[in-house]
Order: sequence, then C-alpha cells, then structure tokens
Amino acid sequence: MGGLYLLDYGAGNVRSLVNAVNRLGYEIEWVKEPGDILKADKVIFPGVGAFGSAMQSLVEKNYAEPLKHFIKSGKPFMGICVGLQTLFERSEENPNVPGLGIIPGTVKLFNKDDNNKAVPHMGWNKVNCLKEIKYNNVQQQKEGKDIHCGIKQDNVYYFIHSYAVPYNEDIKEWILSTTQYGNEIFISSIQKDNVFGTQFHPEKSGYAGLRILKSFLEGRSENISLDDKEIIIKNPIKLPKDKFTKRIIACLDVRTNDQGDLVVTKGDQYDVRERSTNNDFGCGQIRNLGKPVDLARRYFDDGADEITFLNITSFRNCPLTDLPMLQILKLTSETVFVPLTIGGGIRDVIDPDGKFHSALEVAGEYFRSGADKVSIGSDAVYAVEKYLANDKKLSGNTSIETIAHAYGSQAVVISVDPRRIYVNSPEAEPNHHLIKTSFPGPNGEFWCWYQCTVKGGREGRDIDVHQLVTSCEAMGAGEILLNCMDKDGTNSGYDLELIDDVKKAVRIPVIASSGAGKEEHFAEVFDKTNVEAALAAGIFHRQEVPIQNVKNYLRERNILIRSDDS
Ligand code: 1PR
Repeated sequence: MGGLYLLDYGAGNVRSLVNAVNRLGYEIEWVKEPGDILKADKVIFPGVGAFGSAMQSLVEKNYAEPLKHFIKSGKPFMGICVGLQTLFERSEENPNVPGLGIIPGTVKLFNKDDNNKAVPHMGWNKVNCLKEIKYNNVQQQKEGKDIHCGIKQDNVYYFIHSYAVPYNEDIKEWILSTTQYGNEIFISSIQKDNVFGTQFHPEKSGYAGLRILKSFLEGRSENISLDDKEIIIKNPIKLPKDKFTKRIIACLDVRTNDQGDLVVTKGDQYDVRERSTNNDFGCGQIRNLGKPVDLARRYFDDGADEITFLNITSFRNCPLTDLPMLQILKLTSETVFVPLTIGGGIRDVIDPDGKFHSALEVAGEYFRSGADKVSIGSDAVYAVEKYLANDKKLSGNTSIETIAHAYGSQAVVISVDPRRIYVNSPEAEPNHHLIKTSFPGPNGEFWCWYQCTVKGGREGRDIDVHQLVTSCEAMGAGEILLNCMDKDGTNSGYDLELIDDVKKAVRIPVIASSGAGKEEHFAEVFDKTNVEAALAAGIFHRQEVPIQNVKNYLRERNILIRSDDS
C-alpha cells in the first residue's frame, strides 16, 4: 500500500510536522524499513541536527539507496532543512560524509566574520521567488497549478540553521527562491520536476507555512516542467540590507499552584506569590495567570513569533516519564505552528527508583514531545564553572555539548538569571567583567557586574554573565535568553546596559528579557542594542499590551516584524 510517508531518523522535533499534516486533513505513515520508501506515493524528509549524522543515519538504516531510487522514480518528494541539504553532494559541516548527490554543490557555513549577523540564522526571513510564470498559460491556470509550491513572494518563514547553499547560477534550474542574510544570498527553496525542498521550516512558519504543506499534499506543484516556455528564471538582487525580522516571544513560567494545578504564573523579581493574601502555609498564593496550553494558543493567534515555556520549579526532582511539561508540549504543538522552547530541568536526573537519565535523554523526551529548542539554566552555570576551572578545555560530556552534538547548536538555548552587584571601582572587583553604569547604586556606585544565579535565582555563584555567555558559546550553545532579576516583572523596561554588553560579547543570537512594560520598551531595545528578539511575560498575560500592539508600534517605526498573514 502506498500513501504519504515521513522519513525520520530520530533527530529532533518531527511531531510538529506530523501535527501540521494532520491539521491539514492528511494521515502520514512513518518509514520503519527501507521497503516503506519504495512503496510510498509521496515522501517528506524533515531533517534536524547535523548533515553528517543525518546522512550516517540514512546509510546505517539502509535508507539512502531506496531514497535515491524513490527520487529518481518521479514520485513527489519534499525535503525540509537538513532534508534539503542532504540532496547536495557535500557539506562543510561534515566534509567527509557524502550527501545524496542529487543536486551538484556544497552546503556552506554562514560567514561568521560578517559582523552584521548572528550565526545560527534563527528567525523569520523573507524569500525571493526566482521562478515566474507568464499567466497566459491557460491550461496550468485552469488546473490550479502553483509554480511556487505555496510559497508567497516576500512572505517571511522560520529558519534555524548555520549552514546553507549559497546562490549558484550553475544550478539555476533547481532554485525556486533565495533569501538574503547579512550580505549572503543562499538558496531557501528548490524545486525541479518531482523534487521540492525548503531550507526553512514550513511546519513552524504559522499559517504561511501550512499553505506550503497544503500545496505539496494536494499535489498542486506536481508535473510543472521547466521545459515549459512560459517559465522565466530571474537572478537574485542583493539588497543593501536583508529582510530578517525581529522576533517577539511570549514566555510562560509554569508551575503547580497550592491546589496542585499546573498554571502559568509570573513573579516580581522572581517572587511568584501574591503579597496580599495568605494561605495555610503563611504566605501568599501562587499567582495564577491562566492555563499553559490555552495561553500558548492565544499567543499564537495574536502573532507571537515564538513561545517559551519555563518549568520554574524544575530544581525539584521529578521522574523522567512524569515531567509535567511533556503533556503541555504535546498538546500545544497540535495547534501552535511557531517554534516552541522548553526550559527548566534540562540536566542529568535520577528517578525516585534510582534510575539515571542523562540531560541528553531528558532533552530527547522534550524534542519528541514537540519542543524545537531546550533552554538550560542552572546546569549551564555548573558546566561553565568546571570549564573555567579546567583551563577552558571542553569535556564533551556537559548537557550543552551533548545536546548540541546530537541535535545541533541551534537547539540549545542558555537561560541566564543574573542580578546586578554594585562596586565602587574596577579595582574592587578584579575577577569579574564590569560595566560602567549610568544608573548608580544605592551608595552612588558607578560600576557593577552581573552575577549568575542557579535554582531560579535562589543561589548566587561566583561567575559573571560575560564569563557565562562566552563559555557557553564556546561549548556549542546556539542562543542566549537573557533575563535580569532586577528588572523581572517591574514593567520599567529592559536592562539595556546588560543586553548591549552581552550582545557585543557573542556571535550567537540574543533574546532580551525582563522588564517590558509598554510598546516603547520593545522599540528601545531594538534601537539601542542589536538583539534578535525581545521576550515578555507579565504584560501579555495580564493583557495590558497585546502582542499585535507591540508589532504595530514597531512596524510604524520601520522595525522589521513578521505580519499576521505570514
Ligand atoms: O535552572 O535549567 O532548571 O531552569 C529554570 C528556568 O526557570 C530558568 O530559565 C529560570 O529563568 C526560570 N525560573 C526559575 N524561577 C523563576 C521565577 O520566576 N521564580 N523564571 C524563573 C524566570 C524570568 C523570565 C520572565 C522574564 C520576563 N522568569 O522567564 O518571563 O523576566 O518577565 P516580564 O516580562 O514579566 O518582566 P533550570
């Protein structure tokens, strides 16, 4: 029996793709053995992680040859991200591992010397369709054929990758669209005969992405031949500046309340209990701002570019199979088609029965449940302490390194919970990276450093934020989620001094967090620092400032932002 098949090699979140296909009214089977590929009518190959591990898995499972055979047979094939990259001959990521070689060319690392952009390329970027059809082809119009495979010129789609295939005129007939990142123009989608592929993730690109999957599932791009004289292939044009948008992220801090229900809560400087009411424990109730799955859905509808869940009581031990956030992720990924990050408790754990699970296993459970990225807090601080004590030698066995190795750097976010410590002069604190501040301390101090904390801010460590983020980047982390305990829940604006300092210290993307109180604060953080994203919690949960108001405000100030229908 034929049908639609998903080719998975167990490296990351394919649940979202399955959910997207189901949402569009289609069923998808999983390839379980090589024979499934040969009998399939259509195959989708979503790739996550590294090029080398993807190809090795294909070879080890004896999938590579049947896949080449399937592609040659002329049946519809769609590759996503690494699934597109493996169609090429090779990748700089793992030069010794050959690709499928269907398309000539090499997948290359983005230019890290280009100071205008962070690597990985993570977020929503525009595509420029190079193929055009002269609409005098009445026959194809009648058939509802779609030369762009559901991709809309100038829409933005969600990318998350460090490697891409640069635009190359020699393979022009393969290129459906290009995208500009910094000064580089790379291939963002390919289409020729029965082969279609996107470097971005349609299943994570909101309704714009669902339209692409729908077009593929309905077969609207099949049998469009390039021999057709009506098709024109344009050259890409390099713009003075790329069209990469800033991301607005909604963050949901989740924990059980005193009644035992999982709720979204929000603290002031990390204190999540009400100040006024008392409960049986002699302290205020846990603030309850709503149900996690419902709120995530609301933020998706409101236009959030990403959603982050933080399990804020993760310092308590919990059996791996009973992690409360797994079910939340599974349910959320059924209706929310933008990237999901999960944080809290990403570390080695020991079940109550004594069974050990590595951080990699814990992360794997989350990816399989619908997470695209995991965020590591306390464990990153402990890992950096050991890294610095060991003369900056990589051990290879920290949670950051093992997860980045298996799932790619782009899947590893570091959540930082710093607090400001004032000092009188640089001499007073020679061991830490200091900032000269415009906001003097209680005793008129003009210098400060940012101390990293663990266990949700309960314990300060002798590590500063600069040490933490630069070390985590060296270990392979792909993004920094930069909170600030002094600013959290204050509505007084982001800590621009801290954010600017961190952004200048690393090449990976940085998310500004803590303190957003009004639309102006988002504009300010994008104007005054070069961060890729801004996150907020309280103002969204309390419905003080809807996400759309933030986006409209930024758009009016010419800050590039994803639109609703993209
Ligand atoms: O250490 O790896 O187990 O992770 C624990 C995670 O839980 C960390 O990411 C840590 O930031 C988070 N966390 C722990 N305790 C709290 C708490 O609030 N008591 N939440 C907590 C941190 C901060 C932000 C917040 C922004 C924006 N919350 O996530 O959403 O500050 O808030 P605002 O816009 O309202 O100002 P591990």
